Amino acid sequence: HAGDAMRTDLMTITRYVLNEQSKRPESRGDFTILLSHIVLGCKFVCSAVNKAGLAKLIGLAGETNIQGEEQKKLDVLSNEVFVKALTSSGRTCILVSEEDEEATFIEPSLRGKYCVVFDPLDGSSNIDCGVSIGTIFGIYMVKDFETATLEDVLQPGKNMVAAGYCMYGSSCTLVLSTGSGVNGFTLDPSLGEYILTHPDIKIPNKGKIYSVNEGNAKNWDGPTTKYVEKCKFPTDGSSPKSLRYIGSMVADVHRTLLYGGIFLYPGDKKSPNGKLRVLYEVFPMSFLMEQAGGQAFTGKQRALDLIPTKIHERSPVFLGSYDDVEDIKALYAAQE
Ligand code: AHM
Ligand code: MG
Repeated sequence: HAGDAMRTDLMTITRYVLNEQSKRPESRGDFTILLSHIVLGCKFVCSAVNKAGLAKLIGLAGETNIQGEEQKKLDVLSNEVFVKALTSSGRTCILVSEEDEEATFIEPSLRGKYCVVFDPLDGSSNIDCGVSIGTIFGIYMVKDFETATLEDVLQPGKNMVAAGYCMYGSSCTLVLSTGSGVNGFTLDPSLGEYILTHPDIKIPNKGKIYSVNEGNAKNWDGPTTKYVEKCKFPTDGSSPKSLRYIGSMVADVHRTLLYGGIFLYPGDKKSPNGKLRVLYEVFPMSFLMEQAGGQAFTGKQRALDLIPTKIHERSPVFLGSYDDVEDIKALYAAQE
């Protein structure tokens, strides 16, 4: 079938979101515009990440540019790109970025009804060695953008209207949920467009992989220790699980979504709340997991029910295949 070699009917991310929006009569296209600005940010960061290794090789890094400024670090650059793209969309009122200590309130003339929480470049330890890194984002909608306050972003994750991530890996993949399933889009560099390549992603009910930083095992609590022990030495006759841990949440969660299994970043004696941030790491990934048929748990409750009190708050998280998360929930329940 020579004709099958090249697909000619391309579902771009914009076309996809426009289709979705047209099902809602009240929609005025604001979300489509917001998303197109997020997509622009992802394309920019993708290109910067791809050039980073080369820039180093030919000695660009650390050198000064024409304005006499030092080359910006990738994470700082990525943050600037997203803040500017989101602001200029005219559809946002509050931005919370992992890179900025305070939330950004958009000036009145550029305001819109969405709040965006994001980690512009997650996986900092993997930047300099070329391992996959990513951008994570979550979107809330406010009732009245003129009077929006921090309370509008300190909401449980279940109130998000959309969430997603973009992984800068062997290809650039954008995974998105607007609350009715999960779809994956891959950047076609020759077109500069994200094309729907993973429609309606569903996570397998049970997986063969666990993903955790086992170097912290010394300080783990009982349930996490027991769970990982069971992964390695199952007592029910099943085969042991494989361990995969990249140390980039986006890459570890992406693999978990596609192959199934569980990703854990537990609390421990040294860091009772773990490491990952509620608003722009735990919530978006938990939202995607639930939308794909999986679960996300904090050790105490459904992750998306958490009510954050600070914008950079952390929480333990266990997320992935439905049955695998059931097992860890049972261990925490038994402890009580
Ligand atoms: P970062 O914001 O400094 O990049 O840290 C977040 C990253 C996540 O991507 C990843 O899941 C986790 O830190 C790995 O942490 P650790 O090195 O403790 O295993
Ligand atoms: Mg981060």
